Amino acid sequence: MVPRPSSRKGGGTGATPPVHLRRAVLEELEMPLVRPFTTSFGTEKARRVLLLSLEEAHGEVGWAECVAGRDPLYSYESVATVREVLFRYLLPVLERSAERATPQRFLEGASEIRGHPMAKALVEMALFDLAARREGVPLQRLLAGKRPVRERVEVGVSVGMASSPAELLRQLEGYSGAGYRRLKLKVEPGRDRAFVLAARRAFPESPLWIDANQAYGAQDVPRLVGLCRDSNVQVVEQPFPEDALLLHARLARALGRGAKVCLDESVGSVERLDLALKERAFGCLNIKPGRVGGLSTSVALHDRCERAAIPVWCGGMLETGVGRAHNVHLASLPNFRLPADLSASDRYWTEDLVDPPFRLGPGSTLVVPRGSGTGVEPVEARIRKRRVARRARRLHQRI
Ligand code: OSB
Ligand code: MG
Repeated sequence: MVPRPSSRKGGGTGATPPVHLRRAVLEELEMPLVRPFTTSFGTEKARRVLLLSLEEAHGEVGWAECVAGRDPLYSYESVATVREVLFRYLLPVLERSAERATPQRFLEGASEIRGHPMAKALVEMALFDLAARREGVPLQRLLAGKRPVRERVEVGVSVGMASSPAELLRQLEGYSGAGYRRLKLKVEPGRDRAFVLAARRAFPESPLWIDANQAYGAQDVPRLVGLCRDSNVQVVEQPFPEDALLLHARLARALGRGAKVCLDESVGSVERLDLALKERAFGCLNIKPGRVGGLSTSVALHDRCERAAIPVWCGGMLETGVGRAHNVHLASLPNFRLPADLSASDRYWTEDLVDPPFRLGPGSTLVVPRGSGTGVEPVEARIRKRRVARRARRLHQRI
């Protein structure tokens, strides 16, 4: 089920002005990463990127990027399922109200299609960018409503598993030297303790987080508690399988006032969040709009956590500047109180797709782009260079 957007007073995503859609274009790109990224579910050397652009009658264009991987490892969705669901089900939903499209109307129409939040997010986020561009306001304004927003957001770096502790330290020195403060290490059973302890010794002052992408089980609770205590880890993200809320709650109790348990894969809807809150399964939440079905649900999750006095932070999925820009706008909302997994363009790409690229600023921050919508422009020539496929669909005949 796709949760309805937040109706919180003064809050953001209630009413978005309708746009008249003309055409949708899906681009598929092969983007080599500057260095391979290894997690407990595998190694990525390149991202298979889907970009959706929605064009409206006046020529304005809204953009979004899909976070699905090439293969269904992080989640059940993949580039292939998103392509299929988009053309077979979601673009027809969009077509039905093409003359007065809004993110809310799209989500309502799409709620009859079960699951597939990454595919739905792709459309919803392009609609948000387009609506903000038509209004001439930065995306953060549509998301926040009357609430205050930040002009820059604090970010950290998420570092893949390395071949040895020495190799990990070499990479961390590069990132720390570039100005990143908070360091997040990918771990799995057997590739954890020696790596995390080495990082802690080399960087005694750095906030240190770990992310296991579901790699541990019930038998590992004592080992994780010991690891967090001995290396002063502040956040342990998604150690257990996504359905194992009670196991996360057990770890949270065992950690006490030590490290916070963070959920990522486990929370994809407001209903799941309510259950996780009830079970006291976590102390902070990683919100990725591309994973939870879009910006409306992201804001709803943010608001719910704010009322429960739980800080949230914005995650990433190795996006190009197109997806990163959406994330940076979202991360400027008030309860995004912990550093985001949104690094500068050069941490991922030799050449990002957008102008201007994201650069790391003072205090380990990224600036929220000014201008309307996401405030960044995809560069056509760079898209063309990486393109492997392109497919367009007319959404309204009479234009
Ligand atoms: O679990 O947060 C995750 C990348 C791919 C898949 C899952 C995750 C990640 C990251 C990357 O941690 C964060 C980033 O985009 O810098
Ligand atoms: Mg994660």
